Amino acid sequence: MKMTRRAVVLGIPAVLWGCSAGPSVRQPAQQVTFSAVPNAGFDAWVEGFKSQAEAQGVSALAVESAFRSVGYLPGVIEKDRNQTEFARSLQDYLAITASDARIAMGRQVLQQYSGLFSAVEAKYGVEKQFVAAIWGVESFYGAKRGTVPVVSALATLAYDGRRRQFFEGQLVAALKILQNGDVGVAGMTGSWAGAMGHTQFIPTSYLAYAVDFNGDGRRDIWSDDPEDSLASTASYLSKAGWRFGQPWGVEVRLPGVFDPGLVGKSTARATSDWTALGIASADGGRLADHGDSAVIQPAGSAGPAFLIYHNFEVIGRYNNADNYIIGVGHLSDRLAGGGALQAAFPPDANGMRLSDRVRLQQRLTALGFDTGSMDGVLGPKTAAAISEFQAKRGMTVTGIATLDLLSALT
Ligand SMILES: [Ca+2]
Repeated sequence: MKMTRRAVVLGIPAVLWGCSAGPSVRQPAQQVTFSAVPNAGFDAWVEGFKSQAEAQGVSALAVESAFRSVGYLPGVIEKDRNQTEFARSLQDYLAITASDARIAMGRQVLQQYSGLFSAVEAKYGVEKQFVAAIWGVESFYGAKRGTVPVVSALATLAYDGRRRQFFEGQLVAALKILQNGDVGVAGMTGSWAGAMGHTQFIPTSYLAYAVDFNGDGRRDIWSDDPEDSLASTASYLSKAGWRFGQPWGVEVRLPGVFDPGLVGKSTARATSDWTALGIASADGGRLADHGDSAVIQPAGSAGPAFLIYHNFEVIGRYNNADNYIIGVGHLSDRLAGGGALQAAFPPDANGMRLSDRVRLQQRLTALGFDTGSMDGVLGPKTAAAISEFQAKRGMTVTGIATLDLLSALT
């Protein structure tokens, strides 16, 4: 959910993007509520903003209608302030985005909506597994589209001022959507940051890319029916330059000796060049040629290596965090029948591998402590469970998962 300045990669110009739900796929343990509270400063700001919105082409009637029930949402500010706490390692991020449950559900919806996915793929030239993967990562295939009133959320963020210009722009765009009549103000719900619908469009991207695929006269990304949302997502990727048939990236095996200066997005080479330098596919075979690519090692030299292609950048238009792009890309591979990554990830700062972290959560859970999940991703609930265990055993309370703690749990 952070704004990211994209690097110049593979010759594609820089744009600013942000605010998709991508990198924060898991909610923090503490519940944040989104009830409005009275705020005189906010009310005064809204009054002032109305004329600004009208100056940008929103009718007075639409402005009044949109702001009739607007309220200041302190929960939104709480989320905005705390988002950096939830930065995840790539390994953790993949454990969440390409979880067994998300893969299984993705394969199920690809069957359930096979006609829709095929029609969208045919019209926009974007393979169905990528559209499905974005749907899965953004809202767990529509299950978590967000229930926060978007006008109030965006007004609260604009009033707060940390990123005023950005959120004022989003708020004006939201008012234009309401004015167009695609949705009513009560139905315009989304994430705390104003990302809406099955694939979490922010209002400006909605205005630019959303389509009415089912032909009912409305571009409806908010309803249970995913038709317009999935077509809008493909429309977005298509307009961002998607190349049909090209992977986002492929896992590769680097030779024993490889110049670290060649690792990085800014060094794009032809497949034949990489082959000559000793790069092989992850299973040791010859690289397939999908066009120019760059080598990345997002978890460092002890983790997996990938060749990334133009389409990596296209997914980045949706959300430019590398974890997000790799998460969507890997999930799409899994939905298309591909396997898990072949390379291991290095242990974390406490020497724990993912399998150690899973075992730690399993043992704490078996002893009656609530770790929140048992996927090896250590969030606030696992930290609290560790602290509780340590306190009960008379140990120093740290809340930190270590190999010593794992031994103590055995
Ligand atoms: Ca429609």
